Amino acid sequence: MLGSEIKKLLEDQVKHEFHSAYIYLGMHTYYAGKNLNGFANWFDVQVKEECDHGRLMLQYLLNNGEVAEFSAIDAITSDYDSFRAPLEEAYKHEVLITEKINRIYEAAYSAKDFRTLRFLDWFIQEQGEEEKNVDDLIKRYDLFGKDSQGLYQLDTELAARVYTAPSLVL
Ligand code: OFO
Repeated sequence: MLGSEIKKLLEDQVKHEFHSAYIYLGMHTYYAGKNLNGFANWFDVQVKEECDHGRLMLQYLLNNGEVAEFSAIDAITSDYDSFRAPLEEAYKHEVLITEKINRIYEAAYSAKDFRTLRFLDWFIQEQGEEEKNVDDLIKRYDLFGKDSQGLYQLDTELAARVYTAPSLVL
């Protein structure tokens, strides 16, 4: 059985993960509208991964006898000022999500909820990868994306990103 604080934090995190998916769907749509289909694909893969994260949280709650309540997800945008802007926003967003995961970890640690700590270990590691992936993309955009030929090459490269199911199975 989960403590009420942990349950609430995990429920909130379900919302944050699906909100992340929604944000990335907006970014996917922005790039698709600019015919940058590789960038659009990169964010499409993000959308699928975020849905996985939300579903893993839900399943963990269910596995512990808890049926989550769903709260409203805020509106998002598909309108950005520049090709770089969604990348900056995505990085800031991942840093925020890392803070939220860390907050749940902290609460589970204080409550000596060792089961939840083990569950969250995967997310702690995943957040490291999420931040690095976007940071790498920003660096590559800054190196190669400033002229049309470089942007075309980078877009072609990003078109090759494929979705893989999460390594965590519940
Ligand atoms: Fe779910 O990792 Fe990004 O937000």
